[in-house]
Amino acid sequence: TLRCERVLQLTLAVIKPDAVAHPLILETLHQKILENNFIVVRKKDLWWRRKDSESFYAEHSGRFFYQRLVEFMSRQGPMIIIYIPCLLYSGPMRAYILAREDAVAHWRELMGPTKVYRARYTAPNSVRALYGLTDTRNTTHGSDSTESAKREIAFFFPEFSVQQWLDKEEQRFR
Ligand code: RTP
Ligand code: MG
Repeated sequence: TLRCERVLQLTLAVIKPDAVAHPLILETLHQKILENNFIVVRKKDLWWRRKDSESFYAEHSGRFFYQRLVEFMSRQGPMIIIYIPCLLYSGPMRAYILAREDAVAHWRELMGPTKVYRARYTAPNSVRALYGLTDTRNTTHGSDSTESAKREIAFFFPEFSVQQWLDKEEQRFR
């Protein structure tokens, strides 16, 4: 392990279409990121095509919620025709590369449990408890380990090198 990894860790955080569609919630989540001492390393707004969505959630293919999850996270046709978020419950999302000490665990703690009803009972102040609509439209995604963070960061930000970033941080500790 690099020394800086004990101090700084990277994670991928995604604000899902349900939260992006509500400007106040989007702004609140952005503020929450800053208030919780995350460094915003990269930030990007994007809208997946179906194939991106299918490939990102490949590990869940075959599960009962897979189709609706894939559809929720992507658009099916030309943007101009399909931009009717209130009918399709889909739309653009926002991805962040976040850094801080223990970033993966901290972001997941901020999000709360995947299932919104569970979040409301067990973590009432978490993002999903406060703003989640359903188990699919649950406001946010976060990497679940440093390995998935690396993979997911490469998926969203192919031009970004995690290793290079960590190496550069490492220089500062020398
Ligand atoms: P995430 O990947 O979004 O951080 O959530 P997670 O690790 O807590 O949950 P995971 O089990 O990996 O599920 C991935 C995403 O699938 C959607 N889902 N929908 N019953 C449902 O409709 C259902 N169950 C899971 C969620 O949006 C979850 O984020
Ligand atoms: Mg997951």
